[in-house]
Amino acid sequence: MTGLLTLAADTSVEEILAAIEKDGAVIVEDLMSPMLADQIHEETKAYIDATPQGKGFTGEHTTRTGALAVRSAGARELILNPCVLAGVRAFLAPYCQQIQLHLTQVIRIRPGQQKQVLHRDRQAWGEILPPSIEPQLNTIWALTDFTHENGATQVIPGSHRWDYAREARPEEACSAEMRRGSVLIYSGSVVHGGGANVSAADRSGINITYSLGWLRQEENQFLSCPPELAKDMEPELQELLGYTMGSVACGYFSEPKPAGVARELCAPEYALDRAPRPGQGINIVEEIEQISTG
Ligand SMILES: O=C(O)CCC(=O)C(=O)O
Ligand SMILES: [Fe+2]
Repeated sequence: MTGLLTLAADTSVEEILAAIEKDGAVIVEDLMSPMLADQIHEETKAYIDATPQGKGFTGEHTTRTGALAVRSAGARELILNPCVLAGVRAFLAPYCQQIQLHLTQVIRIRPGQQKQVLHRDRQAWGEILPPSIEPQLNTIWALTDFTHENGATQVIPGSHRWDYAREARPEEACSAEMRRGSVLIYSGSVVHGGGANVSAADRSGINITYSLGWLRQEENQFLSCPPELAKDMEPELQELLGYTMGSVACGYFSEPKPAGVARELCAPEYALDRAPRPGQGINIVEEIEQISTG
């Protein structure tokens, strides 16, 4: 078993990406302060306590609680973490002009939960995307310590380069053990899964994932965070939610207003009563206008 690299919070984005390139995953320690972890715990607790346990892949002794962009100011801070975002933007840059938020979810693995089936998160889109395209980069932030006993994520280092047909042997898996406040960053292609919790306490992690702006999001952010809630958020977060053009011609809309008043070919930002920020998507829509008006 080869362990994952654990890097300090002040490690450069280049070094973090080099580790992901090598193993498919890396741990960065202490990127979330204990105060921020406490805040997120407080803000999400009532929702988590009201969440029923899952079944099958989602886990009979596991709860999954989403819509974190709406429910938790602390989670919004994590979504916008500058180190992670710089890494995500660089990692996905070869495949897109715009990145987006793909999923926000507190995953609480309770005592008695068995190991999750090993998988690649990119299987959200089936196995249609060619392996040469990396569709996403993912994080799991530790809200509790992650230990081998309490269900730390199981990762197979190097498996992001494997053929899909190759199955992992149990001894190839390593536990992403990390203390509270640390983050596991892993590609959509690396084989992994939640660990078994044989301890007496919950293991909680915040799964925040990012994907190419031209793909469908796993968590529908327009429904989890509709315009009336998104409109008071930071512009960068609004854009990550999807309120900006996702690619050359992905995302414009016609206003749901009466004929004569409704505008056509609107950039998504107009749903939030603002124009796109300079250099952000607007040219794409203007180009479409030119094409459609001849
Ligand atoms: O909770 C974990 O450690 C991993 C969960 C996971 O990989 C998933 O649900 O896709
Ligand atoms: Fe996963």
